[in-house]
Order: sequence, then C-alpha cells, then structure tokens
Amino acid sequence: MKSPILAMAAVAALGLNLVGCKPKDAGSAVSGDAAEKVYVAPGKHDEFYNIVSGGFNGQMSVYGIPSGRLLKIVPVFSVFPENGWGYSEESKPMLNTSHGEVPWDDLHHIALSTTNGEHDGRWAFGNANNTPRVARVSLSSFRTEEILELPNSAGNHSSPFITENTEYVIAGTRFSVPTDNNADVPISTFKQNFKGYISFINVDKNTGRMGIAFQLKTPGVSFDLARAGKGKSHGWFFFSTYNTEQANTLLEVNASQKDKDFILAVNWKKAEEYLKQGKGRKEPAKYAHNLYDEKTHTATSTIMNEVITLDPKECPGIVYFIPCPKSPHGCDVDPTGEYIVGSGKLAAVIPVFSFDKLQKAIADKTFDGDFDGIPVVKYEAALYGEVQKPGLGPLHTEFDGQGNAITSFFVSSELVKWNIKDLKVLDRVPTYYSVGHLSIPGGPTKKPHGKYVIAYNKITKDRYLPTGPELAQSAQLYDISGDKMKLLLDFPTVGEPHYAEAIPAALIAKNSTKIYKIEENGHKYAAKGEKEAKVVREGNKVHVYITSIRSHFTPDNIEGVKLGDEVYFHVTNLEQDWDVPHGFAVKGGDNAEILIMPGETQTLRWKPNRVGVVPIYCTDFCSALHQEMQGYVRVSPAGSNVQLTWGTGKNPVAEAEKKVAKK
Ligand code: RUQ
Ligand code: CUA
Repeated sequence: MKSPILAMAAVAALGLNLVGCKPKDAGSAVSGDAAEKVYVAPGKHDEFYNIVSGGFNGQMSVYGIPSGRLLKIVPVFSVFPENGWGYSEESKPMLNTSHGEVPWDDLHHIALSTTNGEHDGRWAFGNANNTPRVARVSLSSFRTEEILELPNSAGNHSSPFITENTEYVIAGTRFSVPTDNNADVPISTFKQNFKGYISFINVDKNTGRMGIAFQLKTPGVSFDLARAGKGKSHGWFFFSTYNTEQANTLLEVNASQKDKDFILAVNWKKAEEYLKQGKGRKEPAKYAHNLYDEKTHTATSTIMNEVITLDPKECPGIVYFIPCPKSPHGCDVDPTGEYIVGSGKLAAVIPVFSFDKLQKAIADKTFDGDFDGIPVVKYEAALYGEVQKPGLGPLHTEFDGQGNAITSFFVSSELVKWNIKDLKVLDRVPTYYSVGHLSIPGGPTKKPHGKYVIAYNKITKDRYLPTGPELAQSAQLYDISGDKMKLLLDFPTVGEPHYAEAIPAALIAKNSTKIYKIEENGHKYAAKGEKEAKVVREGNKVHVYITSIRSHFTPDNIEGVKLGDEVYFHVTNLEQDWDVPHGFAVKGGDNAEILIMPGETQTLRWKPNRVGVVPIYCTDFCSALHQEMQGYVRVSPAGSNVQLTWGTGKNPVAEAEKKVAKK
C-alpha cells in the first residue's frame, strides 16, 4: 500500500488531468463522406433505435441512428409535465417508494432484454441511482411498465445489468450502508456495520414482471458497474468495486490508497443451489413494487415486507475477489464470455482477465488470502494480459463482434480500439470532450451489430452555440466499419447521457403499439362512448367521466362544482386511430396537463380555489378544429345550491330546468 501522502500527491498530480484535456485538432476531424453517412432523407427511417439514459433528468430518450434525431422522451423516474407522467392519478403510484413519492431520480444505465445473449427487442431496463430502483420500459408502448425499489441499497449505480436470457437483472449498491434493520450506527463503524448488497431481480419470461429473487450480502465496498458472463461464463456475474479501503470520508483520497481494488466474481448458478437448499434468510425489508396495467390504464404500488438474503460467508464458492488496478469503473465481458475487461480510472494499463484461468485459479485455490472472509484470487492467476499504454483514465469497453474492443478514455478524451487476442492498440480517435460511456449497437451482447460506436461526452465546451452557463450535453457518432474509426456526427442529447444501447429498428418498429382498444379499456372510470359520459358527486369529490374525440369533449359544459370540491376529470380518448392523442388541461390547476392515447383513460385532479367559470381545453393539436376543442366548468361558492349538471351541444342549465319543470 502506498503512503497516504504519496497517494495524495499522485491524485493531486493527476488532478489537473482528471477534468479531461482537450484534443488539439478539435473540429477538423471529420472525413469527406460523413454527411452522406448520417443523412437520413426526409420521410426515411433510421437504421437503429438508440435508447439513451437521461442521467439527472431521470428519463430515457430515444434517438434514431445514424441521424441522431430525437424521437421520444420516455419518462421513467421523474415527473414529466409534457404528458402528465407523475401528475395523472394513474401514473402517480409509479413514483411511490418506501419513502413516499419520489418525483425525481438519476438514471445512468440502460439494459435491453436479451434471449440467448442477443437482443430480443422486448424491454429496456433502467436504474435509479438516488432512491434505488430498477424500471422496466416496454419497447412496444415505450412506456414505463414497472418500477421495483431495492431495500438495503444506496446509490443503485451498478445496475441494471442482465443475464443472457434476462433471467436476472442485477443491481449492486454504490454506497455500502448499514442494513435497513441495523441502520442507526456511528458512521465510523463502517468496517463492522456497513454492507454492500447486490440484488438479483428475476424477470418473468412472458410478462417481464420483476421481483427480488435474492440479495447477496457482501463486505462493505462500493459497486460501480457490472456485466454478466455469457457463453462459457453464463452463470457468472462480474462487478467492479472501489473503496475497498472501506473509507467513510474524503474518498477522493482515502479510496485511492490501494494499488488495486477488486472485481467481484459471482457464481449465481451456485447461489441458486444454495437457495434451493434453504440457505437463504428471510429478512424484513420495506420496498415498493409498482406496476402499470395496460388494460386498466392504471398503476398500483404495493409495499413489500420481506427479502431473501444470502451471506457468501455461509455459502462457500459463490463469490471471489480478483484484484484490479486501480479504482476500476467499467467491467465488461466480451462476446465469447472468455475475456473480462477491467478499466481502472487511475490505472495506466487495461487488465484483461480470462474466465478459463479464473476457473483454474479457483479450482487450484491460487489465492492471495481473503478480504473480509472472501477468497482473493491471485492477480496473475486470473489475468490474461494487459493492454499497455492505452491512454489515460479508461472507463468503459464495448465490443465490435470482429474480435476488437473499444475503450473510452475520460482523461485523454479518446476512444481506443484494440485487439482482444493480442492486446495491441489498433487505432485511436479524439472525442469532444471527456468521453464517459461509449456504445456499439449490440456491444454488450453475444452478437454485436457493430457498424457504429457512439461516444457520450461529459463536456462539450465549444462544440455548440453557447446557451448560458450550462452547455449542451452531447453524443458523437463514429463509423467503425473500416480499420480506422471515423467521426461522423455530433448530436446534442437531453439530460446527461450515461450508458445507452442501440438496437436495429427491425427488432422494434414492427411491434409498436398503435392504439389501445376501447372495448378492452378496463379503467374504473372509463366512458367508452359519449353516452357513458356523466358527472357523479361523492361527497366533496366530483368524478367527471369525460370523453374526447375530434374535436369536442363530452360533456363540455359542467355546472354545480363548488369551492372545496375535488374534481377528477377522467378523460377517455375515444379515438381508434394511430397518432391521435388528445390533451387535457384546466386553467389555474395545480397540476400538469395529461395526454391521453387513443382508447385510454387518464385522470387529472383539480381543486378549484376560486369562484368563476373555468376553461378546459385540449392541449394537443389534433385536428383543424383543435382550437375549438374547449369547454367550461362553473365553480360556485361552497354553500351554493347550483345543481350538478352537464352536457355537450345543449345548454345544461336549460336542460336541467326542463327536467325540473317535467317533474
Ligand atoms: S457511469 S461514465 Cu454512472 Cu455508468 Cu461511467
Ligand atoms: Cu384534441 Cu386538440
């Protein structure tokens, strides 16, 4: 171990560089045919969907590749007023947690579902870093269908990563913390009381429904990233760790003391055996499980009370540490499953481990003692080799399916291509600037689609028109079909992109949801035709069963609402055509609009706070007479005896008077 002063000096010396350096030839690195290669003519479709994490905006965004055109933002962990996510009554339960509603999160990583290690185009998973959760987004409806909270975890960074057949989505904690059941302890008791939990989430083959199968209770370290084994290493999982110093303060220095941190190798097939033998322990834990139902168009949130944990100390053979220099970040497995690439943020080499050698080392017990009771495999015994002088600050590695790897370098701002077998550097290109993640379509799968690599940069500086103190976030597209990588395109992104996955459009486009069938609408407050439209008072709650169809609402005149009422507009969109959502908004509401897809029902809650006649209207330009798609609600004082009446195309007050006259 280095002395703390030396380590501090090393960090300080690197310090200048840790923020990234700017390549000299910025701006002049584009080849002649770049425009042609990214030009997707008007009316033509892109070749790939690119699902990009939104970082601190908590969303996923969808871009076309190679054009870099933004197609959609899918709200996941953060409220999204544009379509009412987190504002409509139906979607509110999706953001429920054991802490109550959490309206924001920080989404770093995307994992697209796979079958036999190849993209199957069904779901995209995403992680919430802040309040640990994993979400599942349907790649048919492009909507978040499920969010599962993770107990005993803090800062769910090493997540979500999936096994070959999406058997499991895993989630490792970034912060080791005291377990939820032993939470009130001094921070200085890190070594005794802080644990690192890794959640193994099972995924139903048909529905995608998630549940926590078990949690592995590991020594208190920080988990950063992970990848599942594949092919020969299917059944194993590999995690990068840092802060194996187990420091609880000034980690910048204290967690950079050791020459090597670890990669944690987990034999999850063996963990399953222990579970079958009853080695799992049921522990109380509080976490939310939220599901969006496409038939009722409504989400539910269930608080769960128990989780099964496995302690590796009681289950020998399921976890091993492999030393890895130095503060590893990415931990990536090549398409064959044989090579495991560690990327030490402060390391001068890229270590590549061999799965076969690891197996042999475990069989021969070639260990270097243990760390907190867990065997540490000798570095050389698991090492296949090191890529020498690759660059500064390696972060992440993806694979092109041609036997090559491409690694991102944050500090030296470049992508470096190297051959996996002989570990020779083949090519390097600058990024603008300070690349974090990179992504090759299918890069983490057994069969990469190749063709492009996309760099997700942390800093853009002078690349775009200035927009005040905060500049555009950005991605860059490179052609990797030849020997040399070629920069094709810069495109700005929303939020701060971290990881992304691109997938051939052919695997997704054909399955796109077009409408929801109105006859299958199982929403409690649906009005499946204008005849079913009505207004019902239940005490101070007023339920408005309102329909929308080009270009009117039924009812569009409502009277008899009083101060102190809570009004629920349950809007059913009667359209059965693709691409005809209607919106709904009310003047002065303490809420966002809602956007209702064809055949769907969504609810806007409104608590009027003054007497008057209040406009309601459609927010989505749906027809030539969209602007006419409007109506009125009359709000009377609390004790008023204005009757509850409603109608469209008739004067509801006159109608009510007629009714009274008839009686
Ligand atoms: S991380 S820039 Cu949050 Cu995935 Cu590596
Ligand atoms: Cu409906 Cu505009």
